[in-house]
This record gives sequence, structure tokens and C-alpha cells, in this order.
Amino acid sequence: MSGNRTLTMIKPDAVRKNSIGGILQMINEAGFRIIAMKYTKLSKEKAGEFYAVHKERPFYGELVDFMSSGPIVAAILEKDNAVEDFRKLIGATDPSKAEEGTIRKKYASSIGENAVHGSDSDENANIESDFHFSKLERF
Ligand code: FUP
Repeated sequence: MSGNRTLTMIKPDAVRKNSIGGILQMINEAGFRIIAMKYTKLSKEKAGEFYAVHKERPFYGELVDFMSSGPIVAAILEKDNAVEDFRKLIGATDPSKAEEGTIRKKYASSIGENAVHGSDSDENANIESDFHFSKLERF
């Protein structure tokens, strides 16, 4: 499975703005197949665990508060070259630097509230998929 799956989250800002449908449409039109999906909410503790790699960064506290501030949609997506192609589809972390046609260009408002997450490596795609989904929730 290495190389063909990635983990995304539609973040609380995008859920609050009713952008779930628009973002899922862009994901499907880009050729990603949904393997697993759930509407859920991260506790502060779980958000802190998900972003533990950023623990020492100055924005960690805000990131954890934001990611636990409301419901999210988590999904495992499948496509050849999934991690890299999905990072291209979402665009730069800072939406002011994101290219035209990317999800963050269209739906994100700031570097902190940037609408979507995409795994940054195959290894993290596996770890993050296991964080959100059991084997029985994947189809
Ligand atoms: P990305 O992989 O594009 O989601 O970006 P990073 O892994 O570098 O950052 C993860 C999250 O931390 C971002 F989605 C938002 C937050 N962040 C900030 O709030 N400020 C920053 O300067 C960098 C990241």
C-alpha cells in the first residue's frame, strides 16, 4: 500500500464555513478515492497527540486549541502517488502563498486556519490513518 494512500482532515474553520462539500468535490475531481471517512471532534489531548511533532514550535498551543475547537472530517484517500499529489492539491501551508486552483487558495484564511491537512510522507500517512481509523472502517 506504500505510496498510494494519504490522510486528510477538513479542519474546524472549513467545517464552520460549510465548506465540507466543496472540498470533497475538489478531492473527488482530482481523482482521489475515499477509503475511510468520519465526522468527528478532537479533544485537546488528541489534537496535541496528532501534532506532537510540533510540540516545541511557538504555534503549538494555538494549533491544538484550533484543531480541538470544533468538528472535523477525517478521511483516508487513495490514488497513485497520493501523498505528493494531495500536497499539490491542497497548496502551500500559508494560503497567501498557495497557487490558484488549490484547496487552500480557495478555502483557507490564514496559515493557522488553513482548511485542510494532508500527510507529508507515506510513513506519516500510515501513522495518521491508524490514529483515526481501525482496519474495519476502511473499504
Ligand atoms: P502542512 O503540512 O502544510 O499542514 O504544514 P505543517 O506541518 O508545517 O504545519 C502543520 C500545521 O501547523 C499547519 F497546518 C498550521 C500550523 N502552523 C501554524 O499555525 N503556523 C506556522 O507557522 C506553521 C504551521
